[in-house]
Amino acid sequence: MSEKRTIDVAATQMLDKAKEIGFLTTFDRAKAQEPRCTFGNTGICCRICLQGPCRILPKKPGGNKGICGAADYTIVARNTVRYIAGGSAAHSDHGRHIAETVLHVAEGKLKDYQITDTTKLMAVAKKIGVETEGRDVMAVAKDVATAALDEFGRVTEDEITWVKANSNESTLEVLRKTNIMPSGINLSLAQLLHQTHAGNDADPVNIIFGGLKAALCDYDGMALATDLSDILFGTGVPVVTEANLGAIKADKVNIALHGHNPLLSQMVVKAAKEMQEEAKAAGAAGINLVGICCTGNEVLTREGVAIATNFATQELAILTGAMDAMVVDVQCIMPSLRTLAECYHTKIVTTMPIMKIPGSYHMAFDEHNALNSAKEIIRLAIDAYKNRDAAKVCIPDVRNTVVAGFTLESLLNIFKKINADAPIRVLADAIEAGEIKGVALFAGCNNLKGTHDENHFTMATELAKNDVFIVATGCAAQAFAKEGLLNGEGVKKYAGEGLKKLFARLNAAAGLTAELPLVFHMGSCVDNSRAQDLANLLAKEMGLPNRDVPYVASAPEAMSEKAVAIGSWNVALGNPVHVGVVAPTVGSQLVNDVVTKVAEDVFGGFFFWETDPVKAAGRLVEILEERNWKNAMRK
Ligand code: XCC
Repeated sequence: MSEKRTIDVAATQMLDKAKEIGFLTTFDRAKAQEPRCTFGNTGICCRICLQGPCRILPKKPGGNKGICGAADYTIVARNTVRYIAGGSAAHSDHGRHIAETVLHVAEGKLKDYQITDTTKLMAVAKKIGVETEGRDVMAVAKDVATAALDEFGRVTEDEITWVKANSNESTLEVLRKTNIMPSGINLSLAQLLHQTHAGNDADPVNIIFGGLKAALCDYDGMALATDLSDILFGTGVPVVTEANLGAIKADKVNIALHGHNPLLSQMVVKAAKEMQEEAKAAGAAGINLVGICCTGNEVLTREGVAIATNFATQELAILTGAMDAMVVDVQCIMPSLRTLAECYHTKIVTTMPIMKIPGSYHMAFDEHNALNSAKEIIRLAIDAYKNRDAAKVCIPDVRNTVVAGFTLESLLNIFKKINADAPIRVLADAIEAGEIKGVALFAGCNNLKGTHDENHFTMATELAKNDVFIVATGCAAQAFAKEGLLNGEGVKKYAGEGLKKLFARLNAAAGLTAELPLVFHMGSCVDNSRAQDLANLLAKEMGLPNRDVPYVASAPEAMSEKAVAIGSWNVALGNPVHVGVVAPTVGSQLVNDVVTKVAEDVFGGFFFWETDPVKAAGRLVEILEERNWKNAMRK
C-alpha cells in the first residue's frame, strides 16, 4: 500500500480533518488490512465448501491441493469467475429494473415517468428487430421493454439479443465458435454458480469460458440498461458543470445522489426544481444536488448535476459538515457512511429493498409514487439543514470545470459537423493519417492498494501526450473531472501535437460555448456499452475485425466484481485490457497465462496487470502502435 493517500487536494484536506476529529476513514481501514494474506491476494484460497478454507501449501505433503483435490488452477479459475457472476448479476439486475419501469410506463401504470427520447426508442427497436412502421410509441416501448425482460428468463437455444444486435459479425463468429454466446442472463449466471460448485468443473479453461459467457451477460445487461435509460430520461448532450468537494455549497441544502440506478435520482432532480422555495423558507439559498459514483454520472450526463467525488472519497463529502442528506440506491455505497453521519446532522437515506444499512433511514422507493418519494427525501434534507452546525462546516475550495454529456450520439453529432455521411470517419481518418494512435477507454473504480486517483491521472495524461483519443466512464471519469481533465485546459496542458490538431478541428466544428475536454465523459459504468458501440463503429468503418482496431481499455484502479465482469467482456470482444492492480489470478501460472496470453490468440483481447501507471500507459501506446502497424502492413 502506498504511503501517499491521494492526489486529490480536496480529499487531502478532508483526510486531515478526519484525523482531527478522530474518525477512521476507508484510507485508515485499508492500512489496517496490511499486510494482505498472500493466499487471498493471489487467488489460491478456496472457500467454496465448508471443509475450507483450503490454501495451496506446496511445501507440505498433501498441501499442494485442496482437501477435495482441487489444484491451484481450479481454485483460481473458480474464484475469478465467481467475481464475474457477482458483477454481472449487479449490472443486469440494474438493467432489469429499468426495463420493468419502461414496460410499466408503456402500460400506463406509472404517472411520473415518460418515454422521453422517442428517436432513441425507434433506433433501439430497429436494432433489436421490433417493428416500428406506423406503430404507436407506447406499443413500440412495450415491445422493446418486453424484449429486454426476455433476456433474463430465456432458456432456449436462442442467442441473447443485445450482444447479437450490437456486435460485429466477425466478433459474433468468435463468440459462437468458442461456445460462449449466452441465451439468457439468469441461465448463464445460475449455470456458472453450478459449474463452480464444490466437486463440479475442475477444468480451468472450461471454467474461464463459463465466466466469459457470464461476462457477456454483464455486457448485455448494461447495454440494455443504457438504451432503456436513454429512452426513459433522454440521451445526454454536452453540459458544463463542475467537480470536486467545492461543488458542495455552504449556503444551500446539499443532497448527494449516490449509487447507480437513475430511477430515483432523476425524480430527485425533478423534485428539487419544484422545491427551491421550500428550501428558501428554511433559510437556505436553495437546493444543491451533487453526485457520487455512477448515480452521479447518470445525472451529470442527462441533467448537468455536479460531481462531488468518487468511490474512495465518498465519506469525505460528509466530513464537509454541509451534506444534509445522502440518498443512496444500489452498489458501491460504503456502510461506514452511517457511522460518520452520526458525527454530523447528515441523513443517510437508503431507498432500495436490497440495499439497507443498519441505523440509516430507509425510505422504500416506489416507482408508482416516484415524485412524491423524491419530495419526501428532499423534505428530510431540508429538515436536516435546519440542524446543521455552522461551526462544523469546512468545504474545501477546490473545484474544476467539467464539460461532459458525451453519449455516443452527442459525440457523433460533433463528428457529423465535419463528416455528415460517415461521422466516425473523423476518428478513422485521424488514426489512418497517424495524427492519433487510437482510442482508449478508462473505466473502473478506486482501489486503495495504490494512491487514490493517481493511476487514473498519470495514465490519462501519458496517453494524451502520446496522441490517444480518450473516453471514460465510472469513477475513472470522476477522477478526471476532479483533476481538471474534463475541460479544454486539459487539452492545452496535456495533449500531444497530433491530438491537438484533431481537437482544433473538432472545436471549430462543434460550435459549443465551452471547449471540448481532453477526456470525453461517456457516463456511468453501465455506459461502458457506449464505449463498446464506439469501438464497434470504428472497426466497421476501418474495415477491421474488433481484434485489430486500435482501441484499448484500462481500469487503472479496479475494485469491484463489476469491474472484473467489464474487463472480461472487453477481452471477449477483442479489446486489450490493462488492470492497475495485480489480479487474483497470479496464484496459478496456468490461469494467468490463459487470461494474459492465450486469450489474445482466441479473442484478440487479453488482460495485462501493471501497477506502475507510466509503464502501463507505455504498454497501451505500444499495443495501439502494433495494431496500426499490422493494419498498415495488411494494406
Ligand atoms: Fe463503483 Fe460505478 Fe467502480 Fe465506481 S467505477 S467504484 S463499480 S461506482 Ni463502476
